Parts: sequence; structure tokens; C-alpha cells
Amino acid sequence: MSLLLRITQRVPSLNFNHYFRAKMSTHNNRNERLRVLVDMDGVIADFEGGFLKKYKERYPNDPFIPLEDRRGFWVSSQYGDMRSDLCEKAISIWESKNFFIDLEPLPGGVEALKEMAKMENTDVFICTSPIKHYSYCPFEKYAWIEKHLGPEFLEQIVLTRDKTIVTGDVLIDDKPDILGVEPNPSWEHVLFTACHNKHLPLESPQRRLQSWADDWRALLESKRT
Ligand code: UMP
Ligand code: MG
Repeated sequence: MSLLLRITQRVPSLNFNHYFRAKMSTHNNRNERLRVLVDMDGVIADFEGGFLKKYKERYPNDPFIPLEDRRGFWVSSQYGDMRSDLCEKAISIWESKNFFIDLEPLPGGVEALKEMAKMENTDVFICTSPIKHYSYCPFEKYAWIEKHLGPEFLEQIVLTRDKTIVTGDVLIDDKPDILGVEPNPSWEHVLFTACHNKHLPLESPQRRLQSWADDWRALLESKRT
């Protein structure tokens, strides 16, 4: 018996079928179809605007941060820095029933995703991190997507607290630092401009999408091989 045959019998992962299937799927994903991952909060759903509106309604006598003064991804940290009890008050807003379903769509996002999904050789997924207080958020994210994008988009949802393990060509996301267990994610992170990140200088070669009025079609084209 040849040495190679003996090795493949003992180590099932060295089976040749596995090898060729892996090669084929790499070819399909990378060379033929473009996989676009789009974040939800701060990219297609107005998390910051929805937060501020409900915070002011619930805590009318407490100080608030106007959107133009927002700095840093974590709303709760900036509120906590202003006054320590405001961190918990901020969190209470997005942990409440109907917070996520009531978010307004950001201008042009729904239209862009619908157009993107119809493009040839393009797969679009909504890649979004739920909060750990799970009573309402995951359900309401699904309901929001069905309501604004239609039931066919329910097939396109990736709910994860770690986006680095998701494969794709591009991730459009407003969070400046997207970290997780995978040190080399497959996607290029394109920073979607939001009130909390608009002042940040980009580290070359990172790119921004300023809004959905920006040229997202050119961005997608630049990713096709
Ligand atoms: N979020 C917090 N704390 C904050 C701001 C946001 O927990 O101060 C949560 C709410 C959203 C999530 O569900 O983070 C944002 O997820 P992505 O947009 O990064 O997927
Ligand atoms: Mg976001």
C-alpha cells in the first residue's frame, strides 16, 4: 500500500473529495459572486436617532448628548462619562420593548439593499450584532427586516456578536473597530459614516461610505475580480 493511501485512510480530513469541494467553493465565492455584508444599526436602521428620541421622552429632566456631539461607538460610555447613572439609563432605552422595531430606516438604505439584492452575481447579507438582553432585540430585528425589506430578506440575516467569523468580500459597518476571534477576516471593512465616527481619521487603506447617497455601486464594482 502506498504511503499516500495509508495516510488518507487514517486521516479522513485528507480525503481528495474534500479537497476538490473546498477548491470549488473558494472559486465560486471569490471569483464569481460578490458577497456583501451590510450592518443594520447605524447603517440601515437609525439607532442613534431612535435612541435620542426615546431617551429624551423617558428622561426629560436629564442631560442628553446631541447627535453632533456624539463621539465613540458606545453610547452608554459617553453618557456614563457625563454622569455615572446615565450609563444604565441609556442601556434601559435599547433594552426596552419596541426599541428596535421602531427604528426609522436611514435614508436610501432600504432602496440600496433591494437594488443590490437584484444585481447579478451578488449576494447580500445583513450582518448585525444583537444585544445580550435578548427578550426583544433578536425578534424585533427580524420583524424590522421583514417590515422594511420584505420577507425574502429573512433568508439573508446573520445575527452574530463576532463578525470576524463571517466570510464575505465587503462589510459595510459604522463601528470603527470590528474585532473578534478571527485575526484576519475575509472581508474589507468599509466604514459607514455615522455621527459617532465622522471625525475619525481613517488608517490607510481603509475606505468610507459617507451615506447611501455615496457611490456604493462603484464600491461593489471595485470588489469584483
Ligand atoms: N450597543 C450597545 N451599547 C452601545 C451602543 C450600541 O450595546 O452603547 C449595541 C446595540 C446594537 C449593537 O444592537 O450594539 C450594534 O451592533 P452593530 O451595528 O455593530 O451590529
Ligand atoms: Mg452598526
